[in-house]
Amino acid sequence: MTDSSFAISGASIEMKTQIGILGAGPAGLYLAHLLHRAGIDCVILESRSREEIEGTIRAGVLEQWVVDLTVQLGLGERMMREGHFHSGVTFQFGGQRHHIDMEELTSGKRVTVYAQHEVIKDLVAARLAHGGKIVFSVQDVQLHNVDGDQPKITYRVGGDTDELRCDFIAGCDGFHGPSRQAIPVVDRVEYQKIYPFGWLGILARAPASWHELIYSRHERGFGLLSTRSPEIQRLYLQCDPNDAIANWPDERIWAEMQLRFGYPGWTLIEGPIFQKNILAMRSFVCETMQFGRLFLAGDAAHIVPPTGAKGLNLAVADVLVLSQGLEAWYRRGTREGLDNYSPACLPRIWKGERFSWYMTTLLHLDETEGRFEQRVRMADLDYVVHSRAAMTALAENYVGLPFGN
Ligand code: RFL
Ligand code: PHB
Repeated sequence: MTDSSFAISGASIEMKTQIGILGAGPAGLYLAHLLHRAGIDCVILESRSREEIEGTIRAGVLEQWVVDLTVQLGLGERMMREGHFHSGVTFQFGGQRHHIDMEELTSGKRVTVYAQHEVIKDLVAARLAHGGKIVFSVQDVQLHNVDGDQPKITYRVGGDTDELRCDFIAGCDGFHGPSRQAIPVVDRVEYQKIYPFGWLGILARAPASWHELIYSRHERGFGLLSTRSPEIQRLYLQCDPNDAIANWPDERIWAEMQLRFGYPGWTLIEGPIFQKNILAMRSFVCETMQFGRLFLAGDAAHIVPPTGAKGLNLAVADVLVLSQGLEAWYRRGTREGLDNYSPACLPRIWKGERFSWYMTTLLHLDETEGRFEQRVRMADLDYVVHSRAAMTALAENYVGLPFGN
């Protein structure tokens, strides 16, 4: 393994590594661990502090293969102890609940509910314990020479402008990061859909009300009941994406939750809400995901609405493919895997986009649609929960599609 090298010139630091990774989200951190396993050196530059990335509340559902990979990488100890393994989900609509048995429909696959920020904590701690380098709180990040042989990244920490020279740059810096913009506009095509609704998400101190996730389509809008631990529950409500959180006092949130999840003989257990926010929803894909020696991964290249629980899982899939291309380059000197990075990732990404769009349109109330479309959605739901073929298709997407065709 080649170690990152450092040189100090004046007050600035110049570092050299094999892979410069922008972003310590799931994409950047999984990539760093995959590269470490392959004996490839990398440095992560992250614009936020360690406390911020470890405290940002986002995803919850991990596909089976992501859990397996995490365990193989030696990072799954806490996940296996504290995660919740779900073999099915509940769909609620028209006053009825329907159990979809994912495990039975997919010959044994489950999903794991384990919060993204817990994954981040585990991956950061292990990376630092392995002697890996993560530079937090970098500012003014700029990518240089990405289409040449010696790309570099400049950034500021404190008052100094430092420099990271590398063989390749992995743009794992999320939707708003600078990496995607480093691909010339003429070389990329962007596909986007903005949804006319958002989610209000809460964390509440309460015991679980149901043994699995409930995806509810209600005449007042979508609701999702998820969990984090036996004491903490995660719930979401469809809302206006432009609404202010100040318009949602806790009593209003619980009243709306009670309506959207209401079911005879069952009670939604309430508790103190200690986190709440509103998020907008979009679908987005950037083609291509590579340019010269720059490779985009995760939300930097594609976004899905969270209804399908796919964003983090797609991010890990990208970096798995990228790490294999980089390993082939350093071990055998072949560039084929790297050249084929976008075409290798995009078909599976588009299937994740399709599924996330499908789950979103199936379960949300879209007031911009006509009454006809809304009845079609109800027919679709009715079909999904009564046809084994349709349920199997939903289940195999939800637990994670295989790689390849
Ligand atoms: P991230 O997580 O946005 O990480 C990018 C990192 O890059 C940093 N950064 C920079 N670093 C250096 N220089 C710069 N100039 C930089 N600019 C930005 C950022 O600070 C950040 O740390 O992207 P990544 O790694 O691609 O991971 C993507 C996932 O985070 C995302 O797709 C998921 O959270 C989506 N998602 C879900 N995915 C799932 O697979 N399962 C789920 O159950 C699930 N639920 C969700 C979700 C996302 C949600 N929200 C809030 C959007 C539920 C919600 C509510
Ligand atoms: C979550 O627990 O945060 C969660 C669960 C399922 C989703 C999205 C988010 O589809």
